[in-house]
Parts: sequence; structure tokens; C-alpha cells
Amino acid sequence: MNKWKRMLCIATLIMLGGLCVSCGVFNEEIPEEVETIEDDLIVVGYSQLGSESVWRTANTNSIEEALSEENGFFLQLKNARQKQENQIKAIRSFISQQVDYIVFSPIEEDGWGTVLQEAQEAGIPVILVDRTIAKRDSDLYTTRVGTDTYWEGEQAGLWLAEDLKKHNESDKEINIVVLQGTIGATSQIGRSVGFNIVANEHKNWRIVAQETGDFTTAKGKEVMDKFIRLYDDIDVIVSQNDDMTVGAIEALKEAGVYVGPNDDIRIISFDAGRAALELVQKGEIDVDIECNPDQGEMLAEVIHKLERGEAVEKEYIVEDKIFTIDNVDEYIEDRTY
Ligand code: GZL
Repeated sequence: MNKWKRMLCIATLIMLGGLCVSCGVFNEEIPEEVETIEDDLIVVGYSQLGSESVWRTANTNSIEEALSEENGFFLQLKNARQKQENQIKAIRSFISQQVDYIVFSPIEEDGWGTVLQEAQEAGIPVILVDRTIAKRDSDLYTTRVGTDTYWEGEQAGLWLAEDLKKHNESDKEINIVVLQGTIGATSQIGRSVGFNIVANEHKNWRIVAQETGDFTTAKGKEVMDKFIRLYDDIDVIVSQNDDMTVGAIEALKEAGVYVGPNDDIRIISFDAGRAALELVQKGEIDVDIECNPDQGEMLAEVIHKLERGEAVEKEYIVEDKIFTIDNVDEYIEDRTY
């Protein structure tokens, strides 16, 4: 909403409020937040998909820190609790409030065409953070800030090939189980495709099972329990986020499987939060491919560029690192999440 519209809106509300109070029709106060939106603040409606993981919490914190009032923003952040329909509802409420920008992390890649068409018709720019949406709808958003999850999956495959070679196991039959993230999330799709393309180059690698643990510890443990019961020769676990990895390790230990230095099972994880990096130090996670949640600063920068009328890229990728026992000590102290 441009500042004149917002001022008119506030003025109208105050006038109506005054009239109503004086004629005794309503005795309601003007909503506090309507009166306190300074005219020059950039009003952002943000639909965060949920709070399912340590990563998500860090991502939300990064957004809230960067889109602060002192940085020139009025941020209205809504938690969709892992439901696409809640995100769609939030986006529609942002449209009716005529916010300046709609920002969201789409829980899955499909199902956004209609509501983003409505945002476009309302003249409100849409920005994606973290996950993205189907390519066919790419004209419905202005830009995206996130990571390259295809690259993350590919790095997992390349690390496994390298580690097998280092241990003279390049020709060994390798049985792999995959704990997938939320099905249809582009982080799940990217990591799966990236890893699978490398895996397909190794005829002796077999993905014997894959199932979603929905990026949560509880579900990750439940699925790993099942895999342990079904397969007694698992060589590699690819777990598409640290929260599921923690659950998988709990399941392995409860089943009496040794997890630690020189164990018989390679655990590949994603996100690289502090708690998981401590498991890398302990030799329980063999490699953790980072998915950097600190995306708020880049988002704020992009919105300020748009406010200045400057052209922006279609995508801004925040850098990821790869952590193993060889380098984790030099990074873990700076890990804030
Ligand atoms: C990654 C992000 C994923 C994280 C999970 O881009 O979408 O969602 O890897 C989080 O921890 O739940």
C-alpha cells in the first residue's frame, strides 16, 4: 500500500472510529497496529510455512531480525503450521490489507497459481524465500532468496563416492536408505534429484528404500525404525535434514546399532545446525551439507533495491558449506543456530 493510501486508510479509520464513538454506535478502539504503521515503513506480509525444524526457527529469526522497524520495515509474519491452505489464506489477507510486499516460503512447489495471480492483479510484488514454486508459475513472483538444494543433494553423492574411494570400497555393493523431507517441497525434490543423478553413475549403489520423515525428528525416527526392521544390511543413510537425522540415530541406538567413529554405517545429513555439527564432531554424522537459513539480510537488501526502483535478479543464492570431521571444529563456534 503506498503511503498516501495508507494515510487515507488510517485517517478514515480514525474518523469512522471517532464518529462511531460519538454516535455511540460502536465503542471499539481503532486497532493499535493500524495507528502505529509509520508512513515510510515498508509493509511486508510474510507467510512462514511452519516451525517444524531447528532450521525453520533459525530462518524465521533471520527474517525477523532483518525486517525490523529500525531497518525500515513493518513485518507481519504468519505461521502456516505446515499447511498450504494456511499459506494461501495468509496471502489473501495480505492482499486485502494491500501490503507493499508478499513474501513466503512455499511448503510445496504446486498449488500457488490462483492466489499468486490474485496478488499480481492487486499489483503486489511476491518474493519467495527458501523453497520455490513450479517453474510454470515463475512469472508470478519477482525474485527468490534461498539455497541451491540440487547442489546440496549432488554434494552428498559426490562425498559418498569420494569416501568409498578413500576406503577402497568403490566396487562394494552399497545399500542406501533415504529419509526424504516433505514430499513436494523443492528442498526435498532438489536434494533427491541431485543425489540420485550421482547415484545413477554407480551401478553398485542401490537405494533400497526411501520414505518421507517430513523434516521432523519424530517422523524420522519412526521411518528409521521401520527401515531397521526391514533391512539388516544398510550401509548408508541419506537424511534430508538434521532433525530427521537425530531421530534416525535415536532409532539405530535403540536397536543396538553402534553409531560413532569407525562404525559400519555412513550417515549423510543436511542443514548443518550446531547440534548436528556436534554429532559430526562425535563421528555419528559423517557429512553434513549446509543449507544456510540466514536469508533475512539478503531479503531486506532485495526489497530495498525494489523500493529504489532498481532491477533485481530472479534468484539470490546464499552460500552453503560442507562439514566433516576434518573441518567442523573451525566452524562450530560461530554457529548461532
Ligand atoms: C531447506 C528447507 C528445509 C530444511 C528443513 O531449504 O526448506 O525445510 O532443510 C526445513 O530443516 O524443515
